[in-house]
Amino acid sequence: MKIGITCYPTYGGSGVVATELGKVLASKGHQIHFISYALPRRLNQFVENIFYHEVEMSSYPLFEHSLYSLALTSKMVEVVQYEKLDLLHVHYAIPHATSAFLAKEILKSNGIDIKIITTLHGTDITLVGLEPSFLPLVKFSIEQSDGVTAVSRFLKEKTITNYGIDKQIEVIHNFIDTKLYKPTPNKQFKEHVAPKGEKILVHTSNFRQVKRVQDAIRVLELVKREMPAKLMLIGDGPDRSECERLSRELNLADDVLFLGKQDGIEEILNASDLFLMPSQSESFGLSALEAMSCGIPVVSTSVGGLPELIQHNESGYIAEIGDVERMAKYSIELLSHKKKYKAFSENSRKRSVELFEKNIIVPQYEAYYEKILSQK
Ligand code: GMT
Repeated sequence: MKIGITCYPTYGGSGVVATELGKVLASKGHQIHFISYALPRRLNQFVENIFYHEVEMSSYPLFEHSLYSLALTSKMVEVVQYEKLDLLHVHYAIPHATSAFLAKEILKSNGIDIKIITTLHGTDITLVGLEPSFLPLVKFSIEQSDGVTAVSRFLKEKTITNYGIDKQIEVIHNFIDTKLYKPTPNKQFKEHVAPKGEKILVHTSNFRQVKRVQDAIRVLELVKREMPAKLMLIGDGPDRSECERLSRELNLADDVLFLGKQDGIEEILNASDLFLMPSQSESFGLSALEAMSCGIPVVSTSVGGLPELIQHNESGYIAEIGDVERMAKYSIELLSHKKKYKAFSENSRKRSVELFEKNIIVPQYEAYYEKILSQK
């Protein structure tokens, strides 16, 4: 198949899923054309069967605001036409599903029928898509897509109830390369971060409000009352300064390590003992899956699709949003009981391999492509 993929190219789960999907599909012989404003971060080396088309943005004094969605449409039209694509698969509804719809209409007027598949990832549905300035457009663009997938059952239900959409939505969970993300104890890094054998908590995110990173710091404060511990924070974003301020205020400046944006997350995860995900909203929680696949148990909130990923009291623990005391209690429970920790760690790995391995999930996308392409 010849597939066009559009996604946000920077850090962030939807871009990661789109890029990794493209890479696996390319390795299976499909021809993949990424269409975006920058090269996706995970596409940092030559991969056979993968092509990249950059959306050119002209600056014109009259255009006070960027016309990216329209430039993207034109690029989609061009690539579909000249590369003879079979379908366009767009990740994150805003504005990608709308640009794709427009491209489809333009192509139709040229006698070309291109199928559009939209994958819903999270805040495109649960947050920003609900804003009055976007809602009618998001609803329309989803309805006009030939196929729609959601990364969790939770997100599918939210889409149907929040937007009143009467459309078949296929749930295809996020996936992981369990050969890359695997338990490989990173002793050297661990000793560097925790020279006195402190327990290491870890959290990775884009430091947006919805991630509640401050709660992870408050959990550390409570865990430290019971055992020596450190917290590694990976990523960057709007809440980072506030998190740094809070660590100083709580006297934790030496125990909270801000590592910033990092590649090779699997090595850092393998130096950790426990992953914290205190999110206020999380449609799936790809970063929690990355930890689980390395055998690192997760303590999270009970929001969104997280209960589809983490089994409470088996592969991790789930608490209410903002219930820092409970998250700390669960963390202490796991970190102080070796046998229990080992069982949770093994269950986390097993669940990743058996349910979310890329070789299980990517064929679900391929089958869905076939289904949509066969529809008249
Ligand atoms: O919706 C977002 O916050 C952005 C998006 C991203 O690009 O990082 O994240 C979402 O998509 C990921 C991949 O499908 C999911 O694993 C995340 O749970 C989801 N984030 C939220 O729902 C907050």
